[in-house]
This record gives sequence, structure tokens and C-alpha cells, in this order.
Amino acid sequence: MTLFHRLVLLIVSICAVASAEPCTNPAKRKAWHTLTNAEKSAYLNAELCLMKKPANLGLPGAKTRFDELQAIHQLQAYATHFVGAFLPFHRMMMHAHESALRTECGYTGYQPYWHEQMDAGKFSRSTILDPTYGFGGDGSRTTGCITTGPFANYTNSLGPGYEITNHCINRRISDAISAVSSQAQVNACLAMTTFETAWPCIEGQPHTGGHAGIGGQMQNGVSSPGDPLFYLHHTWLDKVFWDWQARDRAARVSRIAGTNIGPDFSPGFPPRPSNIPKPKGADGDPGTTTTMGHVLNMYGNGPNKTIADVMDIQGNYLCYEYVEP
Ligand SMILES: *[C@@H]1O[C@H](CO)[C@@H](O)[C@H](O)[C@H]1NC(C)=O
Ligand SMILES: *[C@@H]1O[C@H](CO)[C@@H](O)[C@H](O)[C@H]1NC(C)=O
Ligand SMILES: [Cu+2]
Repeated sequence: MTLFHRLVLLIVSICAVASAEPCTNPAKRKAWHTLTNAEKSAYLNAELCLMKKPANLGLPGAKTRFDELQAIHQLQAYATHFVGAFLPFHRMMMHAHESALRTECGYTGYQPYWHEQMDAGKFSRSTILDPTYGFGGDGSRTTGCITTGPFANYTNSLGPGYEITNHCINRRISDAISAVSSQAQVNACLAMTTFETAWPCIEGQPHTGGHAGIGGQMQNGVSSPGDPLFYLHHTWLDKVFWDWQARDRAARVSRIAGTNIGPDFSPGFPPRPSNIPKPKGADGDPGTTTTMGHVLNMYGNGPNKTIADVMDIQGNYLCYEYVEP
């Protein structure tokens, strides 16, 4: 074999590795209530581990790694809600959280989701609120603070809203509001035929069910990731988004739309303080419309990626699937 032939062989084998099927063995994201008690404990313990790990990114007010993930949301709430990037942004945030659990806290499972339709209208009786194999129950009627479960004594350092204060995780469960996490609402969104209608549908009713049905910190549009239930809720919404995309996969993983300019104020959202600039579009978008080049800013909690990188959950960057309950 001549040197030339060796070189050609080398180049061919490098190309073969680089073009290898990127996602052949997708991770399985499962519904919380289908996990074994051992799997539930492993997840809860990994979250507690993030709550004990000191912050290391220098983000304002954050004391732990859990807080730093919350900060991603607090720092850009008005730039990531009511905009085209809402669904891809939260998908990326779920991935950043899942990666932190796995790489920093030895978690070997994947991010579970809360199959909320099974609990719609009766959140208060959900097994996800179990004090031992779950997230603990409702807030106390006097203090609002949760008093049961593994996170009962966690001190949130970020929130409520844009504030940086020490406080408990609080909840005020409403079974009535939780009814909008119903299968009927999910079906209505899945039936939408364009991104322009599917995204506001998902951001509307099923999204509100998990946030306002749990209440307290979860209901705060800015600081909601201070309640670890946030990740179970938004992973479910990500599943709804993916179920919608999968109905016409090629088209729906390759196109995004919507404004990238958040509103000045939205009901249910704490007002944006004057020191937080009004979102004026994002890096990677040439104008005021959300594009595939839009950069999803993780504030150092893992890499930034573009919307194009995360539109397919079995693409070049993400590699997971949702297991039906
Ligand atoms: C929270 O603190 C109370 C009072 O100190 C204690 O009884 C309880 O076991 C603690 N719960 C957890 C989950 O650490
Ligand atoms: C992530 O994106 C933001 C906004 O575009 C940018 O300011 C920041 O430097 C980026 N961070 C990294 C690690 O690339
Ligand atoms: Cu959000």
C-alpha cells in the first residue's frame, strides 16, 4: 500500500465515523408513575444532589447547581415565553437539567415526565405528590411552604419572580385549574396544523394546568423552576410538542415561526423590572421573527445550541424518545 492509499483509507474511515447514524439508540424518557420506587428514589436523590452542589457559574443570587438551572429561566423569562422559541427553549432546558443530573450527580436514568392528563382535575390526589416516592404535597395553609417530601426544607435563593430572596418552596394546589391538563386539551393542540397555532395552544392550556394547578412557586412565570416539579411538567409539554411534530416529522422539525419579541407585560407574569431589558430579538435571528438559527442561551449550564439543533429529538444533538405510559 502506498502512502497515498493509506491516506485515502484514513480519510475514508474518518468520514465513516463522522457520518455514522447520529441517534441509533435513543434514551427512554418514561412517565413518572410507571417508574419503580427504586427509579423514583434515584431521580429524587439526584435532584437533592444538585440542591447540595455549590453554584459555580457566577449567576446572580444562585447558591447551588439547582439554583443555576433555575436562573436560566429567571434571567430570560420574557425572552422565552409568548415567543416562537418557547417550546425549543424549554426542550433545551430539560436537556440541560437531565445532563446535570447524569454528569454531576451520578444519575443513570433519563428525565421522566408527568403524564398530567391522568391527574387532570385531581392533582391533589396524584401519586407524584407522595411524601416518600414523590415530590411532597401541597403547601401549608398558613405559610404556603411545602412540609412533606424530600424537598420540604430546601431554601430557594431565586424568586419569587425576579427577586433574590431566601424562601421555602411553596404550593397552593387547585384541582379545578388542574383540569386544563386534560387529554381533550392535549388532543386539541395535537390537531393543530401549523406551528403558529400548535405552539400557542400548548403554551396556553396544557401549560397552564401544571403551573397554576400546583400554584405557588410553580405558578410564577419567572421563578417556577424553583419547584422541582417544573421539570416533570415541562418534559410532559415537550412530549406533547414532539407528538405534534411526529405527525409530520420532516416538515415539523425543519421549520419554526413566531415573534421573538416578548411582551411588555403578561397577566400571571411578574412585571419585568426596569433593569431587565425588554427583549429585542435573540442572537441568531436576523429580524423580529424566530428562525432556526436562534441561539438558546443556557447561561453556562451546558452549551448554547440553536433551535435547529433541538427541533428533532433524535437528531445530531438530542437523542431520546418518549415511552407511552
Ligand atoms: C425538614 O426539617 C424538619 C424540622 O427540622 C425535619 O423534621 C424534617 O425531617 C426535614 N425534612 C427533610 C426532608 O429534610
Ligand atoms: C450563549 O449565548 C449568549 C446569548 O447569545 C451569549 O451571550 C453567551 O456568550 C453564549 N455563551 C456561550 C458559552 O457560548
Ligand atoms: Cu417557562
